[in-house]
Amino acid sequence: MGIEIAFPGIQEDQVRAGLEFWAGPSTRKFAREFGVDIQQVRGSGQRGRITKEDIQQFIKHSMLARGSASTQSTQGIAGFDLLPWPKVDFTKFGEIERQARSRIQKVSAANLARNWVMIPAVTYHDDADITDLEEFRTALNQENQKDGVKITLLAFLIKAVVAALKKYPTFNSSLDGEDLILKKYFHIGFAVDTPGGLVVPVIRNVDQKGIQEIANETASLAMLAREGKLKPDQMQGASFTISSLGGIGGTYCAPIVNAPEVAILAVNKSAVKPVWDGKQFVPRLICPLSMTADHRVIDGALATHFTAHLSQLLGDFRKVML
Ligand code: CAO
Repeated sequence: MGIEIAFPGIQEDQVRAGLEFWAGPSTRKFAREFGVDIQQVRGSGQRGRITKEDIQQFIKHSMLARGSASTQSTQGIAGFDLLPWPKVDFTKFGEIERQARSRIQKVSAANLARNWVMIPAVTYHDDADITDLEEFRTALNQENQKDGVKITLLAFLIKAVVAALKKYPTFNSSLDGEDLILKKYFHIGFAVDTPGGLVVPVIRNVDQKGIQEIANETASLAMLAREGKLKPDQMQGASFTISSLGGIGGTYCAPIVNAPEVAILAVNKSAVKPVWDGKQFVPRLICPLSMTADHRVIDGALATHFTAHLSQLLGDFRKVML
């Protein structure tokens, strides 16, 4: 197991790069095996000699410091010099119940905390007029009433997002050090709310699939997710994620980017609103869009172009074919 050398949470006075330090060959070997830069370890032996136990302590503290960013331990968040998480005896104030968190909740908490801390993210909002699209979707579902899975807005969103990703490929990328990896595939993750917590199954090669096929796949993946039967590879490889909350409600939100992706789209509940057509107010079905982007990769102007384009595609779905 390799551990990165630049550990967070290492105190300045512990770093002794360039100075003489003492450690026997087996201790050095031990440090090397764990990828520990021995110059960063404080020796507790005679004349500051570094022992195997010092290396073990160093690894332990580094792991704790890293973990604290996600588990809100009392150590404070590594590298940010923040106050430790408040430790409160809640029983002093009233009755409480302690609940164990599910494995999924713990894993997503750790991921979300890392993404929140590491990504300078900005959320952009826009509206899409989906009056015509909703009319089309309703008619389609009426036609297919007997056979076929019901098509929800999600399938159209997924397809429209891929058309927008094609126009703005930066959104279909990942940072790799100083470089940007542009993906030529279009795998879209979509968040599913399950009793065990949030999971994100992935629809692969959306560009090669039709709306009905996407609807069938989202329905079966969502069912597998809720039954806790998704396989790991069904949750891997997404190049962009959609969080569709429209079936629940809400107006807008600010989703957290799902690293190593660079952007995420959240969609809340559509509502009929009065829209000025130049002569009068007309009732239109308006769908709120919220897109969070990693500002290291996507500037505000580009982000606004993307959401505006997506809004146009949803407003006139024929444009998805262009
Ligand atoms: N506006 C208005 N109505 C919408 C809508 C929108 N934007 N999106 C969906 N709806 C409607 C659907 O059309 C459906 O209505 P009808 O039965 O009348 O057609 C109803 O809401 C229920 O939809 P649904 O949520 O069951 O299905 P879906 O395909 O829209 O979404 C899924 C599937 C799996 C994405 C969704 O069930 C889900 O789990 N969403 C939660 C995602 C989540 O938790 N995100 C948070 C992540 S970060 O914390």
